[in-house]
Amino acid sequence: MEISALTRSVVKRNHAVISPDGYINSRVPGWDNCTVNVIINEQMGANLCQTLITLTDTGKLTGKTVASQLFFYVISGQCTATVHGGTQTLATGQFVYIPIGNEYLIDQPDAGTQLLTFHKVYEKLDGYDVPSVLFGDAASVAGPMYMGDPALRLQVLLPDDLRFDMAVNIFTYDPGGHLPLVETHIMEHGLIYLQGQGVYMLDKDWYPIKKGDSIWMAPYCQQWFTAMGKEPAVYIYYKNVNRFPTVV
Ligand code: UGY
Ligand code: MN
Repeated sequence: MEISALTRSVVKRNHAVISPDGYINSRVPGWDNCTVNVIINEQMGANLCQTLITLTDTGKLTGKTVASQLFFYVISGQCTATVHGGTQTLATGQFVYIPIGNEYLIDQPDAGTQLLTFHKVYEKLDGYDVPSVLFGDAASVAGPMYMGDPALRLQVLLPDDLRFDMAVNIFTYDPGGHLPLVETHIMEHGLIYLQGQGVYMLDKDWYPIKKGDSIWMAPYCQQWFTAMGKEPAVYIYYKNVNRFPTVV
């Protein structure tokens, strides 16, 4: 039997590893007949919010984006999304980006459908419009190799466009594939593993990581990962991008 006093989760000043064994559900107004786990948010010191929602067959999410834009990604299952008058079915691997100022409805889920959300306060850029609603499918996004290494593939789900101040990417590592350098950068990350396992180095601490785990990396948290095991390791991650880096 597992000892219930043990967990791989850690919450530190500039990073966190959250494994599902520590989840306690939150009740979120407007998000009904579902369980919600708030994995990353500003209480931690983060500038983003990341949640995991598991819907029952009567699950229904309603709301309106105000200051924050909202990205929904279907980790497993299927549901319907209605935003700005447009309705689409979202199956596994599909997503919808909801800019500020839009009402949304997610309903008609298959029981057990799991949705990932990323939320970021939108920073408008003078001279550029707020982006439009965007439906997409990771399966139709190319995955070119990352930094010249065929063991690493990066899919960029949102347009590379200055209207957007956040990116959402899917990173795939073949077993043995690893980041070619220890990244040390101003951008922040939130992520969840969709598949596989490996070892993440965060601020010189080493963590075994597997499917279902989430990680928060604050700006300048040093980061490196290598995939282990028999199948590729895959995570979907948030990154803030495209805005002036300082108020100084
Ligand atoms: O885009 C990135 O910064 C990415 N390579 N970082 C990461 O996967 N930890
Ligand atoms: Mn990075």
